[in-house]
Amino acid sequence: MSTATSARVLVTMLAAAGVLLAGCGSGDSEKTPNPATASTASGSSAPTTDAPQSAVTVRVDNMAFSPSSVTITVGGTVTWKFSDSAPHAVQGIGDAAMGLNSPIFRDGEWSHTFTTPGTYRYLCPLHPDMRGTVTVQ
Ligand SMILES: [Cu+2]
Repeated sequence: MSTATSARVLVTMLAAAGVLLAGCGSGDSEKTPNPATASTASGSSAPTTDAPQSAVTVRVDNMAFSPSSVTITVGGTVTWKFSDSAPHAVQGIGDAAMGLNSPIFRDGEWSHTFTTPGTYRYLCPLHPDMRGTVTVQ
């Protein structure tokens, strides 16, 4: 009769799992009506989160650009704020980013305005592993 007991335990476990799954399922079913309301909500809130900004700040510290990838509007400005124990600079990679060339900073900030759409890659000439990308659209 021990097999019957273990079968009963198994059934109990399955039932418990079923409750858990049902719990998750109800969470999903609550999301289902949301797309309708989310689409109307995104019409007003999306521009602040998804649309590219006209001004973006990139921090230069801890031997890294952060965020390493930013997106701005055409005519937008990126400001790099340098604050690290090591000196850094911003230097464009490739033809598209030729004009991107900052002085070397340990503390300070430097801005560049991007008037042409495109993807601009850059690095720190002192630490070539430090890289970043500016997308202008
Ligand atoms: Cu550097």
